[in-house]
Amino acid sequence: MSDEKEKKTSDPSGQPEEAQEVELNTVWERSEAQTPHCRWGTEGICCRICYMGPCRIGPSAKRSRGVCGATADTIVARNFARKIAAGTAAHSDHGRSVAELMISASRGEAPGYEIKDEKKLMSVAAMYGIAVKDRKVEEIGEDIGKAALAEFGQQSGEIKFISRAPERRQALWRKNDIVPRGIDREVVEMLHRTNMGVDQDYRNILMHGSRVALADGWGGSMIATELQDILFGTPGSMTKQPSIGQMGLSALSEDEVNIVIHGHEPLLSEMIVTVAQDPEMIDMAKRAGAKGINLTGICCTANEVLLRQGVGIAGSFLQQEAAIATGAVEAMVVDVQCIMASLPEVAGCYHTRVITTSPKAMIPGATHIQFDEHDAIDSAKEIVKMAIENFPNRGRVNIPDDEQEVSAIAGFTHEYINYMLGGSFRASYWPLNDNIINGRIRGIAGVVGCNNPKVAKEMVHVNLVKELIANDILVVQTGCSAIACGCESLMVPEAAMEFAGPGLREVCEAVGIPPVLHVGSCVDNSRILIATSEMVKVGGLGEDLSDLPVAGVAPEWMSEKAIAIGHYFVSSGVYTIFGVGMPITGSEAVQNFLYNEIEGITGGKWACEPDASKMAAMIVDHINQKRKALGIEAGKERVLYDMEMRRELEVV
Ligand code: SF4
Ligand code: MSK
Repeated sequence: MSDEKEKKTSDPSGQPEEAQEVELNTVWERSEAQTPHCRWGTEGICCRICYMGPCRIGPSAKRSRGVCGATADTIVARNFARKIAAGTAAHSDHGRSVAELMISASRGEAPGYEIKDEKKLMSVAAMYGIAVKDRKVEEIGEDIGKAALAEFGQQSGEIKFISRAPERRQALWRKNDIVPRGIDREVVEMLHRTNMGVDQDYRNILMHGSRVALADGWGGSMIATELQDILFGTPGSMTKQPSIGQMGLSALSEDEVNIVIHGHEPLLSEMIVTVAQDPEMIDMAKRAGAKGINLTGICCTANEVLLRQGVGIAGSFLQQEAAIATGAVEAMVVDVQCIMASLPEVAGCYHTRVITTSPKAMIPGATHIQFDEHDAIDSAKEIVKMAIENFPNRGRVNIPDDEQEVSAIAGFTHEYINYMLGGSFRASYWPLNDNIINGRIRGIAGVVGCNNPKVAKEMVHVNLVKELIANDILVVQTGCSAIACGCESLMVPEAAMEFAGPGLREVCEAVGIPPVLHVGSCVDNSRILIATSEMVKVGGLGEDLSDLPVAGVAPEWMSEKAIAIGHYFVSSGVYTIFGVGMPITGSEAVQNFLYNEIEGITGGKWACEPDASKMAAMIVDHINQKRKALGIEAGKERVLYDMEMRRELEVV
């Protein structure tokens, strides 16, 4: 194994040697081949919006404007805003699919799906103003689906879930005219505004960016989360306990049929989970020579089924090719988003069938079995059978050995946190607020987002989170960041003993929780908005989200969806730091607006810092400032990681 090809992920089971022996062209090699990356793209000053260009803004006066006269400020803002629109479109289209399924399931037109969480059904019905008295749950469900679907095409008024934010926040959004009118409307308007020759004012573009991003966090993403909870169950709230699942490539099985589900929408994968447990299917797998069927996941589909079903996670975004390279995967079933186009090529070196399931996301070389919600069980059966039939084609299997099995506890939703802190009869956020006020917990950081091959080993996530919890900051996580830290054993109660500061440790021990809470998938960042709004409503920590001692971080982001999330955090009043870099360095004005000026408007602001320790320092400082403003600062020094502690962190 050459040095450059040493294991590159934080998963203790790492990258299989097989991937190195076959000399696969994986994300790591392709990333290297793309360096150095284009400077104009990196800085956000390349414009390809019309065909008078492409235009690249340069330092010379001659090149200070594009052919149409656009300045670097306009171009950088437009590019950034289009990322917000694209990210919002992706999350929201997911929400739309769930709303459509809710309608068909309620009408009895989607066999296998049913309303599982009636409590949430009732609370969402109340938000939409839907009558519930003397009505069947299916009738209410259909109305909720229709009401949610209508919000995509709504042209005026306000999207409904905005009303879940604190009053003061809603008033601030209204004052600045950034309350989303309808989800699709805001995305379309952004594409219009950023056309050649339309909105040339970077501030105006970026403030519409806020309106679009809010349509994601408080709209499309929240619809996806809430309606999925109604259909598939709210994680933790029905069983009164979170799920537990194995983490890392070692979640793959040597002697069972391995099916890996990957992507974001859990609509089909929920059915695959059911079908994979069918005794008939298990018998079939045994007849094919396997011991059974083992289901695992990658990316956010994995997070969804971990939270609700305890299905193990084979890896994060960066491990999708490595999973195939174990030679142990009979089928990788993908839906939408974060799926590498290279999968069929990598799978070609093994026996793995890559199966696409969405008409929106096909890949040349993959087998396509279209997911039809009206016939989901049959689609799921066809997929599981295909995987079973592929088992005898396995060649050499090389699942990296684990020193020890790593598990993660997941499913700390708003509802479960409420129950966990107060029980069924006294469910409340007060104990959390109280522990923040008394300083045992200094604040909360949402550490979320992707991983990125520009950052080796996913260690920015891990190092940052360890330093935050050492400083008594409770960490909540979603997406691939959650997977990275779950693989490092940070999502078990024992992690509090090993890594948390004394205050946070005391709370974790008393409640029996890990210091790092897995909240869900990327659309589940909406759960963080709901939880923080609840903290404001409970009292003692100010009157708005921007008063809370909280921060958001995406240490290794890569997707446009992450930019949309970052901007809805900022627009909701949250200080938000992105690692890796930000594609806005081509404009001083845009940087100044997003890093400073916007705070005066929304109460939140962006920051960029790739180094984990510096990020931690920025968050601790910010949380201390917020505590001071709330009058609850009890002067506490930041725990600085010395060289010895840092060296320990580097041992993967
Ligand atoms: Fe160039 Fe303006 Fe066209 Fe962009 S919109 S490519 S800056 S001419
Ligand atoms: S999957 S968007 S790489 S978090 Fe949600 Fe992971 Fe980022 Fe995709």
